[in-house]
Amino acid sequence: MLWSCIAASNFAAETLHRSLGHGDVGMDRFEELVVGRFIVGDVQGCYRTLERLIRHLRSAADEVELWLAGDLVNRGPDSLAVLRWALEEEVTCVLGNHDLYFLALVAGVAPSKGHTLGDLLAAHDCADLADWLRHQPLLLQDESEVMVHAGLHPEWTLEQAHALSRRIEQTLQGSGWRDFLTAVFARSADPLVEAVNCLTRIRMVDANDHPEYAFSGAPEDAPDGLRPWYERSRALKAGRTVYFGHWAALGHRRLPHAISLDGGCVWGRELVAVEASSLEVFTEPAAPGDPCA
Ligand SMILES: [Mn+2]
Repeated sequence: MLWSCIAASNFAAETLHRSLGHGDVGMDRFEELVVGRFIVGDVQGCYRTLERLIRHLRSAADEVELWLAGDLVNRGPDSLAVLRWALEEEVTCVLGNHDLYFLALVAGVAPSKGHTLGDLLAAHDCADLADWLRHQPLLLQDESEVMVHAGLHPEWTLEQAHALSRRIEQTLQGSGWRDFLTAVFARSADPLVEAVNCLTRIRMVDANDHPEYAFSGAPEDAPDGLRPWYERSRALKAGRTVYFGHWAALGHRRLPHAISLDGGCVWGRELVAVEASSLEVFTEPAAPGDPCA
């Protein structure tokens, strides 16, 4: 097998097993069905690796529910296949900065340079794929998990982050979506633009808790005065686990109240999935041809 798997043997039997009745009424035979919610880091057009990861997850659970932490497209070779699969499967995901960049290219409001989205932009179903993507959220949450692409502004409570995300989603899904993306890519000083930047691009904050977007290295290598957003976030004290991607140099880490998921697949490392009940980690090395460098 090409995939590697960390601690797959103890697959959260107690929390994931669900008894289901099978067969005719009156048969007292039950089978155990293992249900897993797997939260997956940045795919970035690495469709071959994604297929292998899903095969890997299906061998660990009978029912695989996928949540993708954004940046489904760009940099990798097959964004078109990833988006066709995501639409077909109606996969659960949040939007990342590269997803918004693709939408801005469709809208004609961002410069077209240095991307690998040519096949996708030229595809006959590009408009349908973009339309589906445009209707995906920026933040998802249930009783125990929160998923965003990059992170949360330190000052936001979870409720505020949720409310801002809903406003952005309404704007993106409305008739003014092109104008909004124009403002996003012009870095306009607008509260919703600042919020979308934060949700999709934040890594570090300065001493005043303002996002600092230029640094993308590992937090240990950051200049003095910068700290990772997750060390300052009010929302992380709310008791749920916040899952996020976007930060390849951070990689996968289990942090206090947060789990990072970008294993740098498109840079030749691995695609990461974490099962939400057991916190079991599944990794898939980048398949040949998927890394961009
Ligand atoms: Mn990103």
